[in-house]
Amino acid sequence: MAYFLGLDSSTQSLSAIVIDTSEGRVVVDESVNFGSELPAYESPQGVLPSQDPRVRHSDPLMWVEALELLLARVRERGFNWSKIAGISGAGQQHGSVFLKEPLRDAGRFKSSQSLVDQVRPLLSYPTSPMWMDSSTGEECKEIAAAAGGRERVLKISGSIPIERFTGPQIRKIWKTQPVAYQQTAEIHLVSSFMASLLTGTSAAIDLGDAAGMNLLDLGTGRWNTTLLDATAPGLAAKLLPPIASHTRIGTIAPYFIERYGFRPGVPVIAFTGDNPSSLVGMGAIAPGTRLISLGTSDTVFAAMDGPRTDPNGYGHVFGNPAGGFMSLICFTNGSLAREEVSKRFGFDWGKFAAAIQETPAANGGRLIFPYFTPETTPRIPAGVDLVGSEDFVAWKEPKEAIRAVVETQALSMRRFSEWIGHAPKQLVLTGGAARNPGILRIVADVFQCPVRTLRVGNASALGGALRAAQAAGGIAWKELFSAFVALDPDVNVQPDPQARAAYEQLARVFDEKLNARLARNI
Ligand code: XUL
Repeated sequence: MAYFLGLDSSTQSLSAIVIDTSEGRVVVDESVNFGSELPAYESPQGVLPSQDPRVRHSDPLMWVEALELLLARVRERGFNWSKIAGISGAGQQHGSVFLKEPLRDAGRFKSSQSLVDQVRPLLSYPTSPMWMDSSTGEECKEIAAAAGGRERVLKISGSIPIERFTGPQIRKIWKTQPVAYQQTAEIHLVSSFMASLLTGTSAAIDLGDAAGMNLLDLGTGRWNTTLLDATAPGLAAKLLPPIASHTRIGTIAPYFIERYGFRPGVPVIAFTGDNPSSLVGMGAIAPGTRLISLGTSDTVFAAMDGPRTDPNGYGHVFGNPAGGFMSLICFTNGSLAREEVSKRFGFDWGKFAAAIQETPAANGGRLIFPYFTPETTPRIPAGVDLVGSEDFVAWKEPKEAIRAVVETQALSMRRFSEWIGHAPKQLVLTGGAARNPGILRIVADVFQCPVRTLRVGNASALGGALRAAQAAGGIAWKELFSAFVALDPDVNVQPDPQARAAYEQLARVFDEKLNARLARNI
């Protein structure tokens, strides 16, 4: 059998990719959009509404229901799930799911009842704090103080205490929901939660995603006692020991065999975070290629050749699912900002590539800061208006405003990824916005570096399928990458050397303006 399934439970959708390794083909590429297809969860962008702009939670039952919908849809379209020989996947990073009891019996989910109805009573807290949450500033300070300072947390875990990371979120639940915390037997990430559903038994968190919790000792690959103690009492007992990303965690649960026709005994490989999974899906497990994912958040990441942390505290070190580490910088206002500016100016993204040709590089030195929701890089708390209304009144032409926000995002990615070291020779882009040639042009010119994209768009789900094929099918990475991770031959955007000077100048404007606004506001 040569079919492997990769799932990606991301912020706005759940996706599945199935690869056929004997033919080198992607045979299923399907998604369920939470907002449009599961409106009952009232989460148009995958996130529950909240009065407090810092609080961002999702309903984990929405992910469970999406899984059922996705599996049923793919089967209705004619795919036979019994062909699958291995499964892995990924989840949005940092989000946590709180369970009242560990899952020990693979047969506990009965196929006569929906999974949602069987998971609901297992939740000790009904919602999942997710990566867009920025409400744990106090908890970050407390953890830093108890653990011996931010630098110490950075040294141990690869990141200073970060609001969206799971440790500070767990501490907030312990402080504000003590009964729920006390009733919690097991805490999962989105990745290990989804994996647990598939096997029917509690899945451990893999080293790739575990590094996004402010709890892991990167050196030993174990939970760090100082960080656990600084976070919440009794936390060690609520976490399974972290595991290597290629670990086989179990086999598909009877529920999925009976409901969807999976073959008994199909191995499930540990799930990981969506960014570590994209590293695999982009064939970049060895250092050398700088990757940019343009999604709800924008991320810049790369496999690392040695331990290095961001001295400014914005960047992170996560586990590379193929072994070793990866660097990552997350910009919360990715497509969120692009959509907001196009909404305000009534601009159609489809016309953006043409608009680029009608507007000059660097827009005459003007910028639009993309910080419409609290930002992690640079750190901008809720209530601080760094966008600046003056930025908006000055724009007469929608296409100029759109160019400005994309240019500002690219400059920000350039500035805040400098700590990764050595200038990239090539940038590989993925995500919805990477389909827009206008955006690719700006990124190439701002970085003065060639930009390529991949043939298969959903790098995170593809990464899941490739990890399943490697770990469950014993197929070498090299073989998998040469079959599935081809650069798109039609996209090779060379930087325009004439734009260099304009962007060097704009980079200085960006730095000065950002520094001044940060100093004034924070
Ligand atoms: C990474 C991060 C986001 C989420 C999005 O640190 O917070 O990229 O993983 O799913």
